[in-house]
Amino acid sequence: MVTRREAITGSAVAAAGGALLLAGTARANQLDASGRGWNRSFSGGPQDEPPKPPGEPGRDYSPTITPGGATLPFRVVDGVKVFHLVAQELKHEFAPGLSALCWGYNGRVHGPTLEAVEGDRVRVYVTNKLGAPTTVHWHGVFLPNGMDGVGGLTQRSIAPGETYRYEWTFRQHGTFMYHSHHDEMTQMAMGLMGMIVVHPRRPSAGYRVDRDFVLMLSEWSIPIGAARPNPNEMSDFNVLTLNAKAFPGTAPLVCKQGDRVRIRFGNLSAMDHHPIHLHGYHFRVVATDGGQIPVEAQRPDTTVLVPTGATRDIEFVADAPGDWALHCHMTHHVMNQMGHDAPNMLGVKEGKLDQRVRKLIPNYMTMGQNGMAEMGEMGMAVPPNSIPMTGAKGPFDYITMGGMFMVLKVRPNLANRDVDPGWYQHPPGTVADKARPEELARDGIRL
Ligand SMILES: [Cu+2]
Repeated sequence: MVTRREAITGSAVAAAGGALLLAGTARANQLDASGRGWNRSFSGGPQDEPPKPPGEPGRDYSPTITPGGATLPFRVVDGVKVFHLVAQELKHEFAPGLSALCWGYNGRVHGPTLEAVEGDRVRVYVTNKLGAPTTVHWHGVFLPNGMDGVGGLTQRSIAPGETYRYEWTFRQHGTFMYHSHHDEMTQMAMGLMGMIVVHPRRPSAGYRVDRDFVLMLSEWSIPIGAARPNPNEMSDFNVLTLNAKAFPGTAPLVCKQGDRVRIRFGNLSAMDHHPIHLHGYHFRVVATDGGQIPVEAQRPDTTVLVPTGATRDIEFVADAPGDWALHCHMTHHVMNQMGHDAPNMLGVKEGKLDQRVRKLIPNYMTMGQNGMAEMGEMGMAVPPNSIPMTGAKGPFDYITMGGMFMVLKVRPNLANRDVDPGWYQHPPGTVADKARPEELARDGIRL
């Protein structure tokens, strides 16, 4: 028996720890579908094994869902999956009331999710319909160095009007991303990014899920009245998005009670990490863009920090019905078009100030004395092409959240998971409500 003290200070820990480490390594190797060991260095190495027959959706994998987005279609030509990305400027709606001219792929911001199966040979054509040169980098993907998409370093940048061909065989599975790697600061701030999902060739029980969601986190600076995002911004991002949508523009994640759920997060924000919090559940963080996390190292959590330039996969069983919030826990990231240089009005007594100012500005009203919620809730007129700082009408009241906020909708009965089931109908007696006088008296609460 090893006491706690011995474990901390003594020699017992060496033997026990060594055994644990060995077990962990063995399992990690086992978990890797390539059979090469999870810590191998394969990046840019020879693509020596022949590709496998193209994986088919439905048969070889359950397709992922990109809420508010789309999956990139492909065709198979001589055993190769052929994709086509077209970079272009287009008008994108972040939420009802706010649109801007952004840069995206195939008519979308962000680009559609590229989905494949480990062992697939893929050929991706990239057509540049922008006014500037561009490239596409396949973030986290093992491929020949010349396919890595770094403008100037591994290829010539794709001039406006040109189409380039990228080609490789997927030698891993997991969640990855693609994005411009030419003038990154500008082009990523304008939206040139998307997600990549590679399914395992040999799906084991651990990989089978009922709902497999893909969410890209990003941030924008869109000054009120501006036609385009401002790529030069370094700190005051005012539109925070999930799949390029800000709440209330975000689509819900719809699940049937009991579904095994995976959510794949990718973050390509310019300057921020996002701690994404899910209400009502514990989940396990099961993978990064570096691969599966060995089972021994997976930990339960309620918030997953998604660093910029990284992906994180979480899994849980949706056993609790309801409308559960999923959001970034940085409070400024659940606001829309927030001006951070606003004066702090909390607790200010405006007195006759409003009356006096109205002589100069007819509809003037001092706001913010009780916080920011009322500004969205009052439905005040906002400038053209802008959205209130917070929220939307909810089933009970005004939801005082914006930005990186969405709703996980879990229902016991659900005919179609692809349709928004509306707001949750709570069983009687299960909603927080105004306390009745007899309850206060019973429990000795004096007011
Ligand atoms: Cu955030």
